[in-house]
Amino acid sequence: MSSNNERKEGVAGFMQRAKEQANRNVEHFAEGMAAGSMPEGKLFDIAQQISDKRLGELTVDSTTCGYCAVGCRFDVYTDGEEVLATRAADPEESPVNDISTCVKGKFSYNFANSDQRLTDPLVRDENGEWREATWEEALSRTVEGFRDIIDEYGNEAMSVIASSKATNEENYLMGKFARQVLGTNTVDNCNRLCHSSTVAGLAKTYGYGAASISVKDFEEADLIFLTGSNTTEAHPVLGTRVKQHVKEGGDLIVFDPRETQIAEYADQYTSIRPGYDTVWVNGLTRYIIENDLYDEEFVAERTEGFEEVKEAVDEFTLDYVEEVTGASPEEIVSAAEAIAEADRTVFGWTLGITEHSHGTDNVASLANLAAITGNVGKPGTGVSPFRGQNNVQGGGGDMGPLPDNFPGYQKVADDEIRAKFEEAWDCEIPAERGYYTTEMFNAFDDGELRGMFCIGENPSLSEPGKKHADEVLEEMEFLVVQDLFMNETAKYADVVLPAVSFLEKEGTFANTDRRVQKVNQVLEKKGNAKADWEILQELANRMGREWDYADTNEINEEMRSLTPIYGGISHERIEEEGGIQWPCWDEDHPGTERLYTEEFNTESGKANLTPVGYAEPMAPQTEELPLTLTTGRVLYQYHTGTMTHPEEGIMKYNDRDFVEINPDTAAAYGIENGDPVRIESDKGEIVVTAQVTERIGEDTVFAPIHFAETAVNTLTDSERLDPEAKTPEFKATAVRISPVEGQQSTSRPGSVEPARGDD
Ligand SMILES: Nc1nc2c(c(=O)[nH]1)N[C@H]1C(S)=C(S)[C@@H](COP(=O)(O)OP(=O)(O)OC[C@H]3O[C@@H](n4cnc5c(=O)[nH]c(N)nc54)[C@H](O)[C@@H]3O)O[C@H]1N2
Ligand SMILES: Nc1nc2c(c(=O)[nH]1)N[C@H]1C(S)=C(S)[C@@H](COP(=O)(O)OP(=O)(O)OC[C@H]3O[C@@H](n4cnc5c(=O)[nH]c(N)nc54)[C@H](O)[C@@H]3O)O[C@H]1N2
Ligand code: SF4
Ligand SMILES: [Mo]
Repeated sequence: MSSNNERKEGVAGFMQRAKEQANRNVEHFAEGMAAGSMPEGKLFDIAQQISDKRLGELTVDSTTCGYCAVGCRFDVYTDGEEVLATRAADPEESPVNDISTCVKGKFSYNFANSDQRLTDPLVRDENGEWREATWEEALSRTVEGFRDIIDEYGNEAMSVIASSKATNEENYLMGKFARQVLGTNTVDNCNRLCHSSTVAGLAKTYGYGAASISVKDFEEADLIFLTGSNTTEAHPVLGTRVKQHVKEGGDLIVFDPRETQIAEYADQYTSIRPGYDTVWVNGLTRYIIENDLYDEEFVAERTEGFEEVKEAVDEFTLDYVEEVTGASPEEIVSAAEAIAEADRTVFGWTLGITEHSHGTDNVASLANLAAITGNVGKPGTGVSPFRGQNNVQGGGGDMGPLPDNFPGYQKVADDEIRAKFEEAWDCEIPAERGYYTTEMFNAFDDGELRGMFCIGENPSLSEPGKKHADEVLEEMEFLVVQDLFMNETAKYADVVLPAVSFLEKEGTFANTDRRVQKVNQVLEKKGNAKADWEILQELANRMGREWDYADTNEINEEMRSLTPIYGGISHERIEEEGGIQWPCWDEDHPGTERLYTEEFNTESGKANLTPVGYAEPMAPQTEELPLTLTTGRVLYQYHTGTMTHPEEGIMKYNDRDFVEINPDTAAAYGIENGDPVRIESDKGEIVVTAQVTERIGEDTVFAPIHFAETAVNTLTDSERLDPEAKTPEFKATAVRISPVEGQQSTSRPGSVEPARGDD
């Protein structure tokens, strides 16, 4: 934390902090960078660049990473104009990452100064072509467009996508803007595409839709049980923690359709078919109950619904599990016995569990397993869905830019709660929830929605069913995009408003273990771009409201006065004490490292064990489409690429999407490593480069999501959604593959080997 508690915002604050550099020890910086990051020879030649600078020219300040939700903190070294690199400096200030950061957090900052950055607002001229505009014109056009939609079709024809890249304070305002200024509950964010099934599954079983533990619990666990998480690539620094646990003698079990790098460290890796997770999880639970390996005392005292679960899992015999999922009886038995023998198990999962048409059931089945084995509420035990975007926990959830929740998961449907917000925000709020993001895209088809304000998200590439998403964006009557870049979605907009990145603003992010940490401005704002909160304030005022926030601290003060779980989390306290984990009810409350130590957050205080049955993908394999495609990430790239494609060093290692194919499957189709391969689903086709690897099972293929030219969501479907959480089925689509005749083979597949997160 900075020693300076009275942080100024804007240029004054930036200059003030620049002066603090003298207190920092930068002497061994360049050497440290080289030693800490070069051994694999995979990274760029930045150390030299830094050592060429006179150290006196460097400015340093601490902030929180803006890529993933691990929430690493580090010092940022700048020369006033660009970020040269970052370095985790003081473990006390970086409780999550200690001294580690991954390649993105360390080096991926060219985006901030990329010449592709939006520096001025854009509007369309009379021919529909883009031209730069003043803020005055762009904001007026925006307000006019929103008003036209509302006047013609009513408030509920508007929709807002909020940004989990932005700060808590900004997301609080995005929710407030939707309800108070536009008059609609239709506001949602990327959590819908990601962990909303975790939130739904955990909310109904345990009470809070969040991780129950802290990163510290990984150290205290005897066994870490991971499924559906490519930890070293998607949450690299957590991956390092898991590897450390193994090095210190801890056990690790991994269930995944791909033998990810973390699986190489596991005592047991079990390969499963994608899309049938309730089957093997119920199989484990059944074996544990049948053989009296569960925690009878915990079940009796702290849970309800055990008998119903016992009955529901009865059909999931070892043979049945093997037939459906490919996991052998020996593997289920050994995993069940390992969980039973360990005193303390942490269950970790990510999108391999959630992004299914039955993601909520998958999560509930894991919550049942953890509770039945007594692995909740004690040190070294609990559930940890590693969250995705840097601030999806805080901005995407806690701050309530959600169709059914206000900040702090207070329900829109609750009359008393709604009255509280109606009074605080001086507006009327509909009692009925709005549309979830995935529903929004379908509601435009029916004319229920007409306009959209899309902040810091790129649905043209990230929504399921690209063709459908593009048609909806194209036909929308009015679309405003607020982003750092002219992303694929912005191309359909009427007005584009230039925002600044986390490097150029102040506020807070909440990480995957509910830890609210400070984000500090380390660069001047690019061109005439503004922070999201500043833009929202100007729009609200033009639409007749009187917002008067001088800085993000004032927004935070208003937010926490309305949000009990954030009650005691002030900027001042975070500056002094470091990150604070919610619930934190008041200024004297220390925050909560571990949930459910005494009781669950349910009406009875007990865990609601929830019976879950058989589930399969909505698009299971057929004779014509005999393989299952699962999609995801690689270490070097971030989502739709706006922040990582400007990085030459990264593009050297990964410049295209690819498809992982098992060698036997590849041979059967006459495909060799590096060949162009056509993947077809019932929705469309793409051509990507083959990466032939033992890492993946014979009837599964995997493709990443990072390049527009080969957009993998061309193959997915906007209608295949989880019935409760409405999360898309990104992780299991029936496809066929074929070699592409007449196209030259490329010698280098997109990513040659599994990347090591802590390189
Ligand atoms: N480098 C990088 N890091 C990121 C991101 C990024 O874009 N790039 N994005 C961030 C975001 S927003 C998120 S949400 C996280 C996502 O983090 P992850 O969920 O770890 O990332 P994915 O690559 O989607 O990996 C999903 C894992 O699930 C497995 N899987 C696939 N299908 C199934 C199935 O049916 N069952 C099971 N049990 N497993 C399955 C895959 O093999 C893979 O190991 O990453 C965050 N971190
Ligand atoms: N097939 C398939 N599809 C998927 C997934 C998958 O696994 N498979 N994963 C899904 C998941 S988990 C997620 S989270 C989504 C991610 O999908 P998106 O959120 O759409 O992807 P990003 O590329 O992260 O887009 C974020 C945008 O915010 C902008 N931005 C960054 N910082 C700021 C800021 O401070 N303010 C503003 N206004 N803009 C900013 C960036 O330039 C970028 O355009 O993709 C989903 N889609
Ligand atoms: S692990 Fe996540 S939070 Fe940490 S440096 Fe890497 S991208 Fe940033
Ligand atoms: Mo995500």
